[in-house]
Amino acid sequence: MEFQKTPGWLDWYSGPSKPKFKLPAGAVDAHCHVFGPGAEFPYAPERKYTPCDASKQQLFALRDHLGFSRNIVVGASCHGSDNRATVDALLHSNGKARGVATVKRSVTDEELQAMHEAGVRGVRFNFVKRLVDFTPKDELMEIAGRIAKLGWHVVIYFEAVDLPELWDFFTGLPTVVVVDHMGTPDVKLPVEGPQFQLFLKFMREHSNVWCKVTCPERLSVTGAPALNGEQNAYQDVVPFAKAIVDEFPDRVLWGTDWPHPNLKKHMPDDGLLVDFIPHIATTPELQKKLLVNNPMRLYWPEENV
Ligand code: 0GY
Repeated sequence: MEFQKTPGWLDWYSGPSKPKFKLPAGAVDAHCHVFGPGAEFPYAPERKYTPCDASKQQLFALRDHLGFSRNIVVGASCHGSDNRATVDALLHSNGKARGVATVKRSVTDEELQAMHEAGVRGVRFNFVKRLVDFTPKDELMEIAGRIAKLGWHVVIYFEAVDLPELWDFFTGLPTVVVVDHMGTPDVKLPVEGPQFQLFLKFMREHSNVWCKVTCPERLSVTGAPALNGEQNAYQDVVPFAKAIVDEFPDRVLWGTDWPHPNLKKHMPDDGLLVDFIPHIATTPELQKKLLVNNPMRLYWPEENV
């Protein structure tokens, strides 16, 4: 099937620089996607955007170029609840990738078990209205109860303004809960302000909540290296991400978000994104937790890293 990508959508950056920051041995890119290719794994009819293809081979080449050892492949909304592209990437990764799926209530226990064997370890509940249609909370809670039995976790993606309304649902989830992109703070607001403080309270009061300190390129208003000089890259995001890493060093994850869906103004150089890491995790100890120990504990617990 032929797919035309959504107008205005930037292609992923095909010549990323080599990072200056040397990742610790065994580092995990804990948030990335594969898109299609559409001819092999068609995009879902209910999708809100059509991406450009981004294959498993291209993802694995980026992993090696940047110096990561493993990937966590998160099923993206353009594939709906069809997890074939994600599972195919896991099965062809030589054990170097695990994943997060999107499922509906109608998923069978056999399908969940097959995904588990392929390396899926979580489901994602997406509340971002521009990306997905509404799913009733009772359906999501039922799914959470079922996947909890497999030892999986729930990844939540939401807009910061919606946290108050979603709070009771989130805090009722029976699993580890991993928040995408720091709960998408408005970085024009102060770190000390009520929006971000509510997010910190959410993490403080619930020890099962983890956070991906990801997507400076999505959250930044001051901008990217090319606009702003590398030293200042995404500088407005630093205080938010650093506050989370400093306070919750054992519950943070980092990922590239390659191939960066839905970016229309700026497409990051993934090498420079890696160079952002030491600004938010400022010691070798914090970097090792963020990039190795935490993702390994969540996704490969049997390896006892
Ligand atoms: C991300 C962010 C986005 C998209 C998706 O599933 C998705 O389509 O996650 C976004 O547009 O903010 O995590 O890749």
